[in-house]
Amino acid sequence: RKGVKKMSNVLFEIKEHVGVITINRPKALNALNADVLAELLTTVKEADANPEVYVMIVTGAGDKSFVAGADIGQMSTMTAEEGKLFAAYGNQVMLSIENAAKPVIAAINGFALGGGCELAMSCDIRIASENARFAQPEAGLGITPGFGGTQRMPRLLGRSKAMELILTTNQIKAAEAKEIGLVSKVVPQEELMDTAMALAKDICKNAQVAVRQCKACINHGLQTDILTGVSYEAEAFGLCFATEDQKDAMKAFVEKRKLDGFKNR
Ligand code: DAK
Repeated sequence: RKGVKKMSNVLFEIKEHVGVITINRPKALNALNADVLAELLTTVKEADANPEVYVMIVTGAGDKSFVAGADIGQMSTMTAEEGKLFAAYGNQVMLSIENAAKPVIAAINGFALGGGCELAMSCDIRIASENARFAQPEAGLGITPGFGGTQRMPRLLGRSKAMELILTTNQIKAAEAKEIGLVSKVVPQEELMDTAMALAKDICKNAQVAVRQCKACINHGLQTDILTGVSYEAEAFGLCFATEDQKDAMKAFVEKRKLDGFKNR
C-alpha cells in the first residue's frame, strides 16, 4: 500500500470466502472519524473486488459497541467546508456497501447510534446481539442524520416509525429493533459472530452470480416503480441463463443427483 497510512482502524480477515470487516476503534466505541471512514471505504472496495470474497460481514471491535456514531469530537470543530467533505465521504462509504456487488451482513454487537445505525442500515442483512441499542441522536446534537438515515430508515421501517425514532432520538433495545424489522435476528452476544458466519455460509453455498443479481434486483426495485423493477428482474433472470451454474444446477435436478458445488460463473 504505497504512500498510504497503514490501516489500523479497520481490520480485515477472510474466512472461507467470508470477508470480515471489523471497525477497530474500541476506545471511542468505534466512532467514525475521517480516518475510519477512509479505511472502511478502501476495505469494502477491495473486498468487493477480491474474487476470494463472496459475502462481507461488518462488525465493531469489543463487546460494547458496533459504532457509536460519527465522531462528535471531530465534528464539533468542523468548518462548513470540512463538514461537506465529511458528509460526502460518509455517504460514499454507505453507498459503497449498499451498491457492492456482494452481500453485506451487519453483525451489530452493541451501540448502533447515529452514523452507526446508518452504517447498519446500508448493509443488506442486519443481525444483533441482545445488548445492541439503536438510535438516531442527531436532532439532539443540533444536526440531521448525515449518512442517509432520513432516507434509508423510512424505506426500511415505514414513515411513522422512522419519524418517531429520528424526531424523538429515543434509543431502542435489540428486541424492539427486531419487532419493527430493523434487524432480522437477535442472539446472545457470544453467538453473534457464529450466527453471522452461518448466515454468510448459507449465502456462499448458492450460485454467486445469481446471488449478486438478486441483491441488485432488490436494491434497484426498491427505488423504482414495479414495472421498471420487474423488467430489471427479467434482464437479470435472462443473464443467469448464460451461466454454467444455471446449467449445472438444473441438469443435476433433472438427473436427480446432488450438485457438487458451483463454479460461480
Ligand atoms: N464520537 C466520539 N467519541 C465517542 C462517541 C462518538 N459518537 N461515542 C462515544 N465516544 C467516546 C467517548 O467520548 C469516550 O471517550 P473518552 O472520554 O474515554 O476519551 C468513549 O467513547 C467511551 O464512551 P463513554 O464513556 O461515553 O461510554 P458510556 O458507556 O458512558 O456511554 C454512549 C456510551 C454510547 C451512550 C455514549 O458514549 C454516547 O452517548 N455517545 C454518543 C452517541 C451519539 O450521540 N452518537 C451519534 C453521533 S451523531 C453529518 C454526518 C454524519 C452525521 C450527521 C451529519 N454531516 C456531515 C451532515 C452523523 C452524526 C452522528 O452519528
